[in-house]
Amino acid sequence: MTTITDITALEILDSRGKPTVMATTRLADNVSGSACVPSGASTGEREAVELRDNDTQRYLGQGVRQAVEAINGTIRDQLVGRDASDQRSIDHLLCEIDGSTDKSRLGANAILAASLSVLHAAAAAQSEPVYRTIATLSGTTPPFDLPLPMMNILNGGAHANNNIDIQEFMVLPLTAPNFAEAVRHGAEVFHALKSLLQQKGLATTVGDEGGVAPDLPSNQAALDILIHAIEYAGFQTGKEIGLALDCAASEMYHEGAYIINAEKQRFDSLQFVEYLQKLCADYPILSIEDGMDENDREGWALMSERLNDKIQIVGDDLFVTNATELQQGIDEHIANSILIKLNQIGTVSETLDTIRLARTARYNTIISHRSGETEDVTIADLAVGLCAGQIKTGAPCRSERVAKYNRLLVIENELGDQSRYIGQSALKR
Ligand code: 2PG
Ligand code: MG
Repeated sequence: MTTITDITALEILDSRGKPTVMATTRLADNVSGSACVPSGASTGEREAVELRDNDTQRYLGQGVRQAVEAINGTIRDQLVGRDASDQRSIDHLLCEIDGSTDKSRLGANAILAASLSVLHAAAAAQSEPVYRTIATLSGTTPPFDLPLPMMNILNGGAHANNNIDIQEFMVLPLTAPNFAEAVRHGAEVFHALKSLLQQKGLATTVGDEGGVAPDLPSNQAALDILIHAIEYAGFQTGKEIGLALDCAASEMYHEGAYIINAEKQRFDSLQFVEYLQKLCADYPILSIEDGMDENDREGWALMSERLNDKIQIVGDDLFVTNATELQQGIDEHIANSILIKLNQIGTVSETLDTIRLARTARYNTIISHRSGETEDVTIADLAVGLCAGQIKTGAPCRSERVAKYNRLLVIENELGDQSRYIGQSALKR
């Protein structure tokens, strides 16, 4: 009873007020599943292509009517009559009818919305939560791991209009006994941070991912206030709460140099690696994502040589959730972890393949949101269903971010002793 009877799509809005795609797959007996796709701001060059209408009469050219029409037309024609429980065949077919290498014909936003809505419909047909369907698809067996949350409580770079260059300053609740307590620890630090900023007369308005976004004298000053907030909230920095950064360095890289505006500095690759090394020496930083520009492979090699055995080095724009890109990184010994974003590659099955490869190479996996999100919470189920270890889904603020934390709280409650919060052991390789 998992035969697809219909698939339809709609243009909806994401958390930045930009159009995105929602798809609904229907099966017999009134069973259906829906999903919405997110959208990035600091995107990697090699990501699957998000189709925009470029019709300046609507939404400043950002409309997604073509992607919606692709689902309501071609995709619907091909998928009706197929078996929703056979995710791999569905995803293979979606790639085949697109026919391009980067999903630019139908759009990765159309393809992913279709792929995810099929997953949700298949779960609904079994009357099971989505994480169980994902576990079956990936061969994961209980107990399920609740992920270590990387909570981005101070926003900079392309996600805020402040002067801070590093895009994300994250806190990691390392020693909480369970996921609910981990959320509490992170939220209490976030509130302490807001209080401290208020006391200093600094802005507490938030950026795209729900973290505060004040102007500060330097990137180090952001780390200083974070440490102050951790302690103000009553936790020990480095022991109970760890720090992580996403430099999104491709956004800082211009004509062969890393430009740090807050500190009026300009670095070559070696100098920037040394800058990052100094940050790691001065602060309890456990993880750095996209420390180098996505095309600066020499810089990546250097950073990996210096820091791979000390911290988690995460490739986001570098790997774009693409198994071929990841394999190249593994061969070159660059980074030791991968950020996973479904819409960078465009289907559920390809995402699972990339995660499988990462595991084989002993790279850590972090399931991630995008800066433009919706109420869709599939990534929470993905993190649990795969025992991925870590999730990055913003501050405990703004409903599109909190929805994922809340979904994880529901899952933890539902699973009881069939789950465990793995905390800091997620960082071990
Ligand atoms: C990132 C993401 C999510 P964006 O760089 O890791 O935090 O940002 O979605 O803008 O690419
Ligand atoms: Mg990133």
